[in-house]
Amino acid sequence: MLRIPDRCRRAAGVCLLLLCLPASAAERKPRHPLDPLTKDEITTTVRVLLAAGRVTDESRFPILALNEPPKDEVLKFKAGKPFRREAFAVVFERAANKTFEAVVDLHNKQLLSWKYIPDVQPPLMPEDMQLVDAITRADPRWQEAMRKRGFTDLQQIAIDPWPAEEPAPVDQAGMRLLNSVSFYKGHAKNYYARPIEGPIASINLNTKGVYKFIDTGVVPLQKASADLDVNSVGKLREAPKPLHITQPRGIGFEVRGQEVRWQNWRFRYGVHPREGLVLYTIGYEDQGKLRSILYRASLSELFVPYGDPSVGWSFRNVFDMGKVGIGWLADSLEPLADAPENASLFSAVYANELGAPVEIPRAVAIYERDGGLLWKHFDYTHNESRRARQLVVSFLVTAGNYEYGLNWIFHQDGTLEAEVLLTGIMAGKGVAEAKEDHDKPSTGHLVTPYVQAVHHQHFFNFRLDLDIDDAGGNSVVEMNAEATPGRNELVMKETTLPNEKEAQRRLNLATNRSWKVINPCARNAVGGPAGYMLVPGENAIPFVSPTSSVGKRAGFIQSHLWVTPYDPAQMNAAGYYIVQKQEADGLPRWTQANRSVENEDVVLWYTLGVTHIPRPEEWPVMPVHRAGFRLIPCGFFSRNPALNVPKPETSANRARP
Ligand SMILES: [Cu+2]
Repeated sequence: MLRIPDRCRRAAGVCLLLLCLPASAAERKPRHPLDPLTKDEITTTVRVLLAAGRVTDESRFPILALNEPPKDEVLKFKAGKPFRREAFAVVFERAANKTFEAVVDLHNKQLLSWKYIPDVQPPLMPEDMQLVDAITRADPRWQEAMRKRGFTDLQQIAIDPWPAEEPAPVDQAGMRLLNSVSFYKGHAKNYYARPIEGPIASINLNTKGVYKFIDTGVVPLQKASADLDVNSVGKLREAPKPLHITQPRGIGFEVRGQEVRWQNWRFRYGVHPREGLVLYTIGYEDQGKLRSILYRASLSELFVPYGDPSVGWSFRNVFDMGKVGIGWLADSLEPLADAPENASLFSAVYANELGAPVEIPRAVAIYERDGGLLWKHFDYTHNESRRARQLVVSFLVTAGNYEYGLNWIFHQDGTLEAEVLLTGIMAGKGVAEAKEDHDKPSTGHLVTPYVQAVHHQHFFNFRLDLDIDDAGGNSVVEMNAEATPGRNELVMKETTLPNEKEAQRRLNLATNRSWKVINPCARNAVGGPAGYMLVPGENAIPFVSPTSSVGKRAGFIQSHLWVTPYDPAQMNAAGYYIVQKQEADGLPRWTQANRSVENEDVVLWYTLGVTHIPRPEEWPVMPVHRAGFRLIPCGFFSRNPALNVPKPETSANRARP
């Protein structure tokens, strides 16, 4: 499930606690309160903690990131003026099994706070993943399990860490566990194609020993490898003729530090070690005035429950974001493949587990693309139509066998679209069958002889801090369409969601249910409140029982929509600390307070589910599956905001560059 990117191995291998930066790492200073930490700031943070006597060479930094300033400070910030700069670090002392949180003032190089956080385990780190491999290989029970299956050269076996059961059973409280699963690699690259079903070691990462070992029995091994490179997949089809994207007068957007301006949109972006790509202060310039729409938009949790209750699979319920963090798993995007030829590529900086800065080149792509037809009307004598352009901000991560992508797509009509991409290699289970019995209900489907891909769901929770025309005084309205009995009448009913409990909502196709955030004080030309509507796309109802322990722990998946009043401490749908946490946390706990969400600074939490029933066509690598939602203006503008888009340039009217 989780593999260490090479860059992390390199970083961990050569960087001692500090000072592994090449001289060329001198870089620009932050210019805005929300700019991610620079390399210098990461180094300063660790130096301050060392000087304060709080950390040693044995300390680890599962998280080290910008301590985002209070929202009102950010909103009042004027370019060129001084601003607060703080770092937030989670520090882990493995030998003592203790976790601390630190806040460092980067201007004054001072430790502002140091707090012991009892009864938690911080997110897993590359070092944890490496321990799993070494500890499993040294265990005689694992060696015997391999010999029993006829493997003599154990270097041809690959070992992958899989997060342990969540929530942890009571007898595992306080442990830091990862499970290991085995694959036959041989001389192939893609070992995920040949799972060795049966042996699973539970590794206690703090005591560095095998806590439990099971072997559920020998099953046949898929013999064929399934590498993905062009030399391994058989005869290649003829390549399509070249299709070039050229922008002879340059790119159509402007990047100033972390700020992007395109058409009438303005926003900032950053890469957070846990949340990955984050967008900030999204606004739209409307008749000379910059109007706020979203203060912050990010993924807040990603939960993937598998539907196989057998002993070797029942623990596979993964909180990919809270247990591991997706920021440091960012891929370096490959030009022409991961991003089109006209993309601008930007690096991201994060702190590795040793507290040393690491740069991921080409972590974020920003590019314009053709958006199809924008609008059209032909009145039998005269045609008016416009071509749409879109701006895409793109980010991809590799989490072991699976890849996830996130695209934020800005449209000229005021729409902001979120798109998740699912690709990579499905988790395969070794089974005895080479052919499927289609009459028998199953918890997975054969994707190749002796490999079954297990049914599962992916739940992405997005935290959307909408600020429609300023931060205070927004409300959330649910819209349900209804027919009047006995009449062909279609009525839209709007209901303001008053409090947190009544704002826990599920989709309803029968009423075309959607939600909008409005500012009752900002009125459009027809007297309605300015608003933005959340339009769902594909979604799912969870199959995990809400009363099961994991169902309670991942309680956020039970509602598609949650609304809370803004609280900067409430950032992650299942809570901040996930690993081995016993009790439910996050949205289900916070919303017990049942705070008012009417005329407040509201935060929307949208759960997007994908039910994945595997197909042979998704093997040995999945064609990208896309899902998402849109935020569309609903009364925010007084007419079609894309009316003023000029006609496309044709060869007849195109000016010479
Ligand atoms: Cu899937």
